[in-house]
This record gives sequence, C-alpha cells and structure tokens, in this order.
Amino acid sequence: MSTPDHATPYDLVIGDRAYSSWSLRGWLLFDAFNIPVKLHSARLYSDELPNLLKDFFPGKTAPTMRLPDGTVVPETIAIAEELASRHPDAGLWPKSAKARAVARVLAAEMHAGYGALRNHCPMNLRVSYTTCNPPQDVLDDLQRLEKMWQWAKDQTGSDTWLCGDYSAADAFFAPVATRIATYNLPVGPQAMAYVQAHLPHPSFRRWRAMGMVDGADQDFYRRDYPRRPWPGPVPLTARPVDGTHAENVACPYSGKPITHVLEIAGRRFGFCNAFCRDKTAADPEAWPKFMEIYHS
Ligand SMILES: N[C@@H](CCC(=O)N[C@@H](CS)C(=O)NCC(=O)O)C(=O)O
Repeated sequence: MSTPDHATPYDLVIGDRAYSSWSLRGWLLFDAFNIPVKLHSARLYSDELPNLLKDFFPGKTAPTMRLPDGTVVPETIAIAEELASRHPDAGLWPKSAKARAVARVLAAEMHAGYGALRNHCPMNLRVSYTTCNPPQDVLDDLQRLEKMWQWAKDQTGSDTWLCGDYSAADAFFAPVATRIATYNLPVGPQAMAYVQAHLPHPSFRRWRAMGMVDGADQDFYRRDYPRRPWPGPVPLTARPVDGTHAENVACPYSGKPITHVLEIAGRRFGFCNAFCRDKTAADPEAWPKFMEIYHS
C-alpha cells in the first residue's frame, strides 16, 4: 500500500459507474494501485454533475480529483501523472524507463483518440450484444488499437498486460476492453486475450458490480441490438431479501449493525446499507471481505 502524502484523503468526482468510462479510468488509478480515495458520485445527463462540480473548479467533467491540499485536478491523464508523482512506489507507471515511455504513449493516445469507437460504442456495463454493426471508421479504430496493443507488448516483452505489470496504460484501456465485450467487436485472438484479462481484474469486477446497481438505466445508452450473456466471470447467484435476520451480526465492510440482507445458496448475510448489500449481490466474489464471512 502506498502512503498518502497527507492524512486527508483524495476526493474524486465520478459519474454513473455503468456508463462513465472516464470515471472508471480515474477510479482504477486509485483502486488498482491501493491509493485510498473518497468518492463523490453524480448522475450523468442531469444537473447533479454540474452542481457537484461547482465545488471542484476548474473541473467540468468526471472524473475530477481534489488533492489533500485542496488543489483540483481534472482530466484523467493529469490525474494519472499527479498520482504517479505523489506515489512513486504504487506502480502507476512501469519502473523500466522504456516500458514507462511506451505506457505513456498508450495512455496519451487513448486520452486523445479512438473517437469513432467511443461514439459508436459508448461504455455500458449492464449489457452484452451479439453485434453492433460497426461501421468502417470503428473497424479502423479497432485495427489501430490492435496494432498499438501489440506494439506495446512487443516493445516491453509483456504477456498479459501492455507494459509489464498492470499499469496506468491498462487502466486507460479497461473501458475499451469492456466495449469489445459489450458490443462483441471483431478483434483477433491476441486482443481478445487482453480483453479477457480485464474482465476478471478484481478492481474492474468491483466497479462493474457497483455499476450494475448504481441508479436506473440511462436512456442515452440504450441500443436495440440482440443480446448475449456477459462474457466475463459469471457471478454467484445472490438476491436482496427483506428483513434483518442474517448469519453475521455486523456489516463486513463497516462493522456497523445490519439493516439490509441478501440471500445466497440458502444463507442470509447482512450489510449496513442498501448499496453495499446490492453491489455484493451483483457479484459476491468481487468482494473479498464478504467472501471471508461467506467461507467462515
Ligand atoms: N477529457 C476528460 C473527459 C472526461 C469526460 O468526458 N467525462 C464524461 C463522463 S464519461 C463527463 O463528465 N460528461 C459530462 C459532461 O461532459 O458534461 C478526461 O480525460 O477526464
């Protein structure tokens, strides 16, 4: 665990977890590198985000970070660089100079590019389609993407991730991996293996579990393509139930008294709020503290 510079945590403004690809990137820069953060969540396509951001000038989009000293840092690439400078041992960028340069190229190109892919295939973690009839400019983006992923792996001798261990470059491409999964985009076996590495990543899996229960569906992201099952790990079956009767006496996350309960394999476990109960029901194995009590 890297040590924060100050006792006060970082703040991070995020949008809907199911849909906000930039929020996912920003959050991964904390969660996947064990940097504590306090989240401030706002719904996209409503007044919530602009209202929240009034306290985070000059931020105008999600994610926007506030440093413990009060300085506000919007733009995901700036958040990555600022966190990497403040937490040099957290592994945001690779240690090797060459792999670090390659990782920076990849993250910067993602930050600035792939517009056709982003427009035609907005991130939506709640569905998976058999096809989205990708037009030529999307196929061109995919071709460039595959070349860049392969270039990074060749340059750095990497196998699973782009530049050695999981780095900020991989965090930047996590939402693209989910788009390939959601829209069943045509990519070759190497790129598909990279997509398949993202879907079970513990941080990504937790984010998706939260995204499944974080607010109502947003109409903007609705598409009428035929559906298929999500190609990532299949969650254990669990469901929210009424009442407060449970095997555990305290919430596995906060230690507080139980107010909300889920049922899994005929057993009942309790939590101290609806969101933590529901995110756990969405994918129990994504939550190590829950699995500890489940297996105890
Ligand atoms: N260049 C920004 C893009 C961030 C962005 O566009 N975020 C979207 C959510 S995924 C947003 O806040 N949209 C609301 C808006 O533009 O008003 C970054 O790198 O952080």
